[in-house]
Amino acid sequence: MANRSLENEELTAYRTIFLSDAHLGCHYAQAESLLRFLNRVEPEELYIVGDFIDGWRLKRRWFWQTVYVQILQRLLHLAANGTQIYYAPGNHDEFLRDFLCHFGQITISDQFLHQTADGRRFVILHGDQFDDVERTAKWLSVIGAFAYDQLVLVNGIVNQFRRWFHLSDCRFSSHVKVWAKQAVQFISDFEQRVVCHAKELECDGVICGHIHVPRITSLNGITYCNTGDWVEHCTALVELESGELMLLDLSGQIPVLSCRESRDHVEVLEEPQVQPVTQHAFADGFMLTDS
Ligand SMILES: [Mn+2]
Repeated sequence: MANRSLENEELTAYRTIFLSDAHLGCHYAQAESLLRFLNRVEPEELYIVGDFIDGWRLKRRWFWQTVYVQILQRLLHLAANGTQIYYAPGNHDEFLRDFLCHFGQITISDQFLHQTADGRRFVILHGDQFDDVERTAKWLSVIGAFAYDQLVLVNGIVNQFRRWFHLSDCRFSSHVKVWAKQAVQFISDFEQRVVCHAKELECDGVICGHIHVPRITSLNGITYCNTGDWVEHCTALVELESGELMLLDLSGQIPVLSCRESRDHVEVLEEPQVQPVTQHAFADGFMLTDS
């Protein structure tokens, strides 16, 4: 299912919201869109699935905007009004991994277990733990946005310089083809690894971020959800009151449903879930909390 516009009132009906990779502190972060979205929702639970703040870039050069403060204020406002906020740090905000804790409505942990309204268990984590070649994600994001013919143009200029120094031509384009192939392999390996992790934890699915590729799919009987990002895309994964998961494209003024999970693989529960319970996992074990 694709490109269905959602009305305003539908936005308030989400049980849970999962978002990641806002990269606040990065010039290209689409923070205004994120704030606009957060201002329109009031979920029971909000999972921030890592790389929300870009510590790497902030360390290099401090870049902080009013809109970032407004986003943090909105999060605190949501927490004060009863939204449980769960933060699973990523590689760009790994400094928060030193502060795994629980204060008020906010919990920080490497990973969480979330139970949907229809009784399925999902492990929530950023995903860099399963990225062997972490730096590859950087050129991966560049390739998506910048495309082949741009590189060919640059290639022409580079070869002009190379000829001046009597060097033979190099072919970026063929490199790009190899990169693209590697990118596909990289994504596939990453997805397989996080799905294996979910299986080990006897979960029905996994929700992660990190690779900036928003997606809902079923892999080896495990539901794989990637929340996407707020740099190249403006996406969030939402859970409806029914427990169904949807991916929203929030780049425009009107949110668009970009993907809905296929329910074919989902077991039909004979009895409705009596007491929805959310489990929160810590590195050294699991903590059980009523939602
Ligand atoms: Mn990351």
